[in-house]
Amino acid sequence: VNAVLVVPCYDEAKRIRADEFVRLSRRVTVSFVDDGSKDDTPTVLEDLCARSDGRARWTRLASNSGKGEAVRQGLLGALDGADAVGFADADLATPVDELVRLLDVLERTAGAEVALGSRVRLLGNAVDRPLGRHLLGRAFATAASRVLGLRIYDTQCGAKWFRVTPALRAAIAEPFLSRWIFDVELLGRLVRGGDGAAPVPESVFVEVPLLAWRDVEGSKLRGEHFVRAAWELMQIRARLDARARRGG
Ligand SMILES: Nc1nc2c(ncn2[C@@H]2O[C@H](COP(=O)(O)OP(=O)(O)O)[C@@H](O)[C@H]2O)c(=O)[nH]1
Ligand SMILES: [Mg+2]
Repeated sequence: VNAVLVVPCYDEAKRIRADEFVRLSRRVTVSFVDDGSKDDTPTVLEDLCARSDGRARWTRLASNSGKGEAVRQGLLGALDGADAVGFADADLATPVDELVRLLDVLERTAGAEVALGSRVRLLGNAVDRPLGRHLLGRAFATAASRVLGLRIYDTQCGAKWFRVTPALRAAIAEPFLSRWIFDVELLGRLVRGGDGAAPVPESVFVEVPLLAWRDVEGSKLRGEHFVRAAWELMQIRARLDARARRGG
């Protein structure tokens, strides 16, 4: 299948591992979105893409717009001609092999339209987060799952793949409310429907426990983001209710 992975990049010149992305580009098209970086990210992306035989490309947003908008713009630009589109973080917290395995699950699972990486701490896997981030993350994910009415374990893992469907197109047509927890709004638009799209059934989602996930240094998330995330989750709930009332 023709799959495109969108990678949002904000001031990532030091964290981008070019060799790994060139390797990934042999399996999927990689589409970087520079989110108005102030460092050398454009140069790093230009060099990386030049090494990829046309399998990696990059575009630039005129000004910094946040991860959610960078991902949305990347997905909109990737839809035409693609069977599957997805996104992942520039720090490869979800390693290349896991990104490819997640896409394989989407392709091989009958009826699946969305494959979500999930950071479940299990014996034998290499999924590790510092305790504080783990606990805040678990609290948030539990609240998000309830808002969505969806039996999902981890809404915020950076690795997600989608089949290109009318429902996906409708779900990314409008900007998201949140820079960081846009994942919840995107999934909510799919499960709740609205703006011309019917709700998609729970059965199209597959959540895949990752075998490896690394908490990469240099994250720009801070404690105050958690408070903001809780507040934004309430706003997203109200927005999803209003959108669903507008009908599917
Ligand atoms: N911090 C930040 N990251 C952004 C922005 N726009 C896009 N991103 C990308 O979002 C992804 C996640 O960022 P990261 O700092 O690793 O956050 P984490 O989710 O805590 O690991 C990376 O690929 C960033 O480059 C932005 O405005 N600010
Ligand atoms: Mg990170």
